[in-house]
Amino acid sequence: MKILVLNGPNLNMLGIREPGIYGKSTFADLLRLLEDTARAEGLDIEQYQSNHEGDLVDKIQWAYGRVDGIVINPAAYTHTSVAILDALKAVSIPAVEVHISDVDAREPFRQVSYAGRACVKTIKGQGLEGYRQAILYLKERLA
Ligand code: CA2
Repeated sequence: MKILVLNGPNLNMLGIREPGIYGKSTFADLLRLLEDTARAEGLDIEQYQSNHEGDLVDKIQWAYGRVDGIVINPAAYTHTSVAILDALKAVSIPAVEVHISDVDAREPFRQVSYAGRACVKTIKGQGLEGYRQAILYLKERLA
């Protein structure tokens, strides 16, 4: 089973600033968590991070016919990108939206998610552990 984990803008900066909101973990910690989860669960997990909306759309299109499930944290594009929403709808691959912070407890603009409309589940406020939960959810759903 192949799962694509997509991360949007600035998530590569995790741990560098704003530890009060996103925790102390770094992006390297997230990559390790994904590797550990892949090994423990016997999954093929590919990670892709980009600061560019079109790159994320390209990667979602690339996933068509190649991956079984998508875990996506579109970061700031969550709240703005109809293009990412349309790409997720176009490929129709089961997708889980992840947010490290509890976006519903933050500014009103973060409480709107376009991508989430094309996702089968949203996990928020669980820190990096949310990625593992999303992967396990997809593994069970796809089995
Ligand atoms: O909680 C999440 O996972 C977010 O998707 C993170 C995004 C934010 O725009 C969303 O509203 C919620 C931000 C990504 C990382 O931003 C950083 C900011 C400062 C230092 C390091 C990372």
